[in-house]
Amino acid sequence: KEIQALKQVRNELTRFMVTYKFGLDEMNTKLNILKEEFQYIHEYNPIEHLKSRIKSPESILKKMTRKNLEVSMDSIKENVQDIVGIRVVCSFISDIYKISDMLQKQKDVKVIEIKDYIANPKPNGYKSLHLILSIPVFLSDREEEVFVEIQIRTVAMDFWASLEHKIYYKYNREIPDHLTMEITEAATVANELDLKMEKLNKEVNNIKTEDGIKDEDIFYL
Ligand code: 0O2
Repeated sequence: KEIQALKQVRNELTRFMVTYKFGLDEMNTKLNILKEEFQYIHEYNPIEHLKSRIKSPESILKKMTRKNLEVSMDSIKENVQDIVGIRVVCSFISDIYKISDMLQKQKDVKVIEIKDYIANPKPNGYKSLHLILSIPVFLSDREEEVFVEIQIRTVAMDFWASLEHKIYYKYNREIPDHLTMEITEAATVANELDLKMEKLNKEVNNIKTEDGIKDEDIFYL
């Protein structure tokens, strides 16, 4: 009887994770379409690269325990909104909002939550635009709504976040004070670089437009 129950949990969990993977595949397709279409029409690519990840069952359980929540499929579904996630890395800050708007406008996409850590960075300097979106997945016998977390950031923000993440885990989440200060300073430098690049990009754009070159002919920096 126990083995039977375990088998049922295993089957349920597998089905559950597979459904999320389908949601991730759908969202990746949406982003790849935007990327290719943009390249085709505007001859520039707002997306530098995309990276997807599926949370491991261990991390899902850790998150549930950390939040003091009962572990059941329904509760996981409701409370862990980042089971699947995609990181979208763009060249310029303005590209981040372009991609975000284009995704939000799609009619099968529901916006669940937006966290704008670019307008309101975290105290350590972390910047990114986080969207929790939900999309329908059509299965053989039913339709399921799946949450997907999208983190959109620039190359500079991504560079900073990946190093900060490494340091955070190296020091087991307790970073010495002097390093914390330096990490926050580095975030300011990364932000200055982003602003400079945005300004340069606009300038180059304007020059080319004044020369009579159509928008479609512009290659971004
Ligand atoms: P991983 O390994 O990247 O998946 P939540 O706990 O998600 O319900 P929270 O904390 O409000 O609530 O979520 P938030 O702020 O939207 O952040 C979730 C994710 O953003 C993290 O996922 C990181 O990927 C990234 N992130 C947030 N803050 C920081 C930061 O200070 N530094 C870095 N490097 N990344 C950050 P996970 O699950 O923590 O990790």
